[in-house]
Amino acid sequence: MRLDKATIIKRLKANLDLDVATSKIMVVGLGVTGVSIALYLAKLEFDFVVADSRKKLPDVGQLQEALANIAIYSGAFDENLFSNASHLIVSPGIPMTDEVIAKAINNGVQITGDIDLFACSTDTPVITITGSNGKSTVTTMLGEMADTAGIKAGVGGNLGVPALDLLEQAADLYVLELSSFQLERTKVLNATAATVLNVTADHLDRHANISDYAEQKQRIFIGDGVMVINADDPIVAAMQEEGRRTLTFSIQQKADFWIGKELESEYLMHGEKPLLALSELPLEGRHNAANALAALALGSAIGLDEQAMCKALKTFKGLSHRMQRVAEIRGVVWVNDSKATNIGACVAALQGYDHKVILIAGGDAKGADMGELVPSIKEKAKSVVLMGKDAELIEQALNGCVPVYKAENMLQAVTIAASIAKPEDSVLLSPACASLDQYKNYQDRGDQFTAAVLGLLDDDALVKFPAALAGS
Ligand code: UMA
Ligand code: ADP
Repeated sequence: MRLDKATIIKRLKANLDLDVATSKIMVVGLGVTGVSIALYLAKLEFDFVVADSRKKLPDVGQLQEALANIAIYSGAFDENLFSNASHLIVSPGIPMTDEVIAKAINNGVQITGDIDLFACSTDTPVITITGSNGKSTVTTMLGEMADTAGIKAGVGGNLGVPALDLLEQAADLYVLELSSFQLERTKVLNATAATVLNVTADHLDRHANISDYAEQKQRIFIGDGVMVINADDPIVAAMQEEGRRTLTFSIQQKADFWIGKELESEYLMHGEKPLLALSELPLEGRHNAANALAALALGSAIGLDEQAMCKALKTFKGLSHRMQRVAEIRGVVWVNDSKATNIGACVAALQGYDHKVILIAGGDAKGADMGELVPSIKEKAKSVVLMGKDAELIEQALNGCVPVYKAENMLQAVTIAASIAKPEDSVLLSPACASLDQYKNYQDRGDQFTAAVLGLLDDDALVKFPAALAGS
């Protein structure tokens, strides 16, 4: 729940130098975050203007109605306008390296984001989750754990509902998924418990290199809350701070939350105490055991009941487009992992199999080195169907180590996979790339995969789209 208006205004001044009487505020971006910021500032009676670089703005009907007197600038950012502001409150989709933003920073304009506004507006406990992969899964797990424990949690952030919108509802706890884009402009968030689940290459089209990306993720630990650390990830393990309360989790070694063996069965453990048999976790893949351990550690950091947390894990169905079984057709299992938008997620998916699969991959590599995919593909893929903008990059990296087929679209990719798959094979869509070069988003890509797979149920489909499509 948010604090009273006067306290929030005081805190915004003290922490972010935002003064209701004198600050010249520009809200930058009019996606869901920008709209949430604008509506929030209006409620607090701040003066501000809004800018979005898109010529055609997203649907802001609600905003226009609510803020009839607010100036909205659309189209290319105006250097003078930006440099005359005292504060820019910038949406996550806009890079700090944007020329006009960078100039404004140089001219002394202060930058902040919605997460800092949120942090100044509540004293309710907050759990924050970042990492290259597993954020949405762990955030949702925690929401369900809190629910099972009878605690009302507001769950959102990068997951979908902007953090400031969560303040509208009464809550005993907030669980926020945070991206590196949100964290890079966050200065005052002091979460009750926070984690970086893992760091593998991602968003290298936005961050200068992996160290810069990791540094932005590390900002989630600003403050003095409990640090939840993945002991198996050297980049994360190096983020530990002496003197801070820390809980570790690991799927490879003993830790505060880890996987131990009792009478030949594996258990999720808290120290010496078995919590839940691994076989009772409905989600497949070792990476999901890591996610469950991270969620248990975060929940335990704020005193959630362990039994309730385990109960929630036992019924956790997982999210769509993450290792989701679509169908078994003529003995072939089809799996939609469209949310694998980076190499780490694809590697985790492949490593979860004890047999070789047919992999469908490709899309926008976002500047990542596709060479890092090769060892797992060599080990776990019998052939690869490639599509999208950076298919060539993957093909070059593979250098003929497995058979490669090329597809122009999802229907063709599925048709090729169907023509080479034999009973007992698995076909895995785990692209290791973003989807935006060919699809609206990863959901659209996953939906097109599912539709194409279900289309195979019509026997004619295989005849209509013959096997010998552009194999190389
Ligand atoms: N844009 C412009 N000009 C502008 C403003 C935005 O071109 O002036 C473009 C951006 O480059 C981007 C798009 O518009 O392509 C949306 O950007 P935004 O900042 O307006 O996005 P929002 O609609 O506010 O959604 C954001 C997050 N989006 C991004 O970080 C790109 C959503 O995460 C998040 O759910 C939402 O806030 C609520 O917190 C999405 C995402 O893709 C799901 N996140 C990335 C990821 O998970 O990998 C980080
Ligand atoms: P995020 O919100 O960080 O993108 P998701 O939970 O949506 O994470 O999962 C994204 C992708 O990463 C999916 O392909 C999923 O199977 C994979 N994944 C989930 N957890 C992990 C993990 N701990 N390590 C590696 N990959 C993971």
